[in-house]
Amino acid sequence: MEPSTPVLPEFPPEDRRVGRRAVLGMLGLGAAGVLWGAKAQSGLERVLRPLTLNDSTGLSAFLPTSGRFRIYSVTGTMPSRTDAEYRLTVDGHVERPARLAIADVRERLPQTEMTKDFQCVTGWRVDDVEWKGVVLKDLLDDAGMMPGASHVRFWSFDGVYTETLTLEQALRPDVLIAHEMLGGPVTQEHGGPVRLYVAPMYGYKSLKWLDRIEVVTGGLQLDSDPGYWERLGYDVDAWVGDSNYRDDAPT
Ligand SMILES: Nc1nc2c(c(=O)[nH]1)N[C@H]1C(S)=C(S)[C@@H](COP(=O)(O)O)O[C@H]1N2
Ligand SMILES: [Mo]
Repeated sequence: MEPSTPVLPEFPPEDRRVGRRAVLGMLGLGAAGVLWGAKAQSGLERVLRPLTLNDSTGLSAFLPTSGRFRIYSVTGTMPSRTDAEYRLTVDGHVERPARLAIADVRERLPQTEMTKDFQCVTGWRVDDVEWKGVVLKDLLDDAGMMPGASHVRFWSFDGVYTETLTLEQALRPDVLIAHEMLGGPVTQEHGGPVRLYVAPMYGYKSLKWLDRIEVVTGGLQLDSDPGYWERLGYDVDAWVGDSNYRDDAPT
């Protein structure tokens, strides 16, 4: 479902994190930094970045900007939930609404591992990331999704970020409720204790600090809230290699 009047932001998602930039600026961490704390970027990396985006030689893979996650938070905060206090709400059009504890996600529900790439719409990508968690379909089966569902919506406990998948997308075997990535528990900066990982789509679909999964039957609410970046004009269907990717995007 498309936003009714798509207006493409002037810059891709990561360049509009004004709030977060302001926070970084206040902390003196550097306005152009997209990483946190000790991992702040060097000036060199900022200069090299445009090169890596248009590189046909593949040599830029050896440059330090490549192959590494940038840490993003549109709110400018790093929300936190301990394992003990974490709950994942599953509700909406399901027979058994639930508030899952971390043990449900890590142990009770069927576990799936996959090794797949992560690609941000601005051009950076990390190959062969190891992921572990519960395939969304398995979680929806556990909650007893009812007939007539059209979409699944996701909320972050950052209080702002939302995402949406169509039911067909949500039932793919490569859409994961992830509690491990990069060989260990999903860290706070990567959206832990539990984040979404939508393997075939750009990174903005992979919502961090997952708080709530709601099965919906469609309608007006989705037109007004298709997702955080989608509200700003980004494609609701964010297939990698398709949709509104710009490889000339400033990052
Ligand atoms: N809650 C939340 N989830 C988010 C974002 C965000 O700012 N807030 N950024 C998205 C974007 S654009 C990308 S590319 C990935 C980045 O994941 P990382 O911060 O673990 O590298 O998270 C996605 N999920
Ligand atoms: Mo992104």
